[in-house]
Amino acid sequence: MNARTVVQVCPLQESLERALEPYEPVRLFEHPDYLATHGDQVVAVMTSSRHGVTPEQFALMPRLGAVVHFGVGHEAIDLDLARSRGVLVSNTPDVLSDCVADLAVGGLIDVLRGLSAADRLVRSGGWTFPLTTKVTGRRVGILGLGRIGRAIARRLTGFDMTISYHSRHEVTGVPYAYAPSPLALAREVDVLVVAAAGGAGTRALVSAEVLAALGPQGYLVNVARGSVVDEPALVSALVERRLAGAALDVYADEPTVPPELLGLDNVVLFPHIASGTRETRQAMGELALANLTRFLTDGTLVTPVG
Ligand code: 8YV
Repeated sequence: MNARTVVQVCPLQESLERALEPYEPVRLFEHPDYLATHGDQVVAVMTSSRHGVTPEQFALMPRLGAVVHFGVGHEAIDLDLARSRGVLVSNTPDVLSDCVADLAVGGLIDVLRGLSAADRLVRSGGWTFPLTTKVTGRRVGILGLGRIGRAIARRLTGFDMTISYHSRHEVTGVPYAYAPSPLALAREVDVLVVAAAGGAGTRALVSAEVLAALGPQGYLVNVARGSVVDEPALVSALVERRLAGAALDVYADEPTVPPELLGLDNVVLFPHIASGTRETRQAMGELALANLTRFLTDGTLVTPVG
């Protein structure tokens, strides 16, 4: 252990773990008492997905300068608390937008055309499949027109879809109509695609009312965070067919998937794999490493948050 210690709160992908070896990171998940005894030596923390830094951990690391997060969604880290302690935070934006957008489009086509259900039918010896819903030309609403939302919109334009969106702020210079609220957006589309950041500001933005506005012919695609959707309301809308279908990559309490969804053929379920390609995960690892290296070299970050 050196006097400029890097700690790692959770296991990271193998290539990143290998690249981190020269820094001899302390693996907090294997040494849970480390911060209580040596927290004053820690200058940087590596985090990922829902494994962030708790207020108690912040308090045990008075010299902490940076939280380097593997992933774009950083709701596991309290940015206000980090800022108040002078701690910089980085994430891995851009490099995963294409893959997340690809998966959103894949999920959308899957749930409208019943691809996964058709595959299950053929494997079980069946052949006759019910008619499904046309994809081309649908009206799609994107909730959260950030980098990922825009990548999704660009792809859907190729399917002659009418794209509208809702974001915290109207985005200038995009050819998509702005809806003033999630409810207004849901009222005017066939498919609602959730691409908003997670965290307190977006909790249950897709409420029971929004789902009702989407209606029995409407579909939901979520590649953002489970917390953005009122999950119990979504489950009952799907079970009672008050919503036509959903494609979900994220859930409120991962890895728990609401058991009611498992038997529904109008629901496509993925295990949070939107960024999970070799190319993207490699790029995310390289960007996380670049942030750590830059911080340890000159105290700045390549892709700071905020
Ligand atoms: C995960 C993601 O981080 O980037 C995000 O916000 O949700 C994903 O890319 C990834 O699965 C790493 O755990």
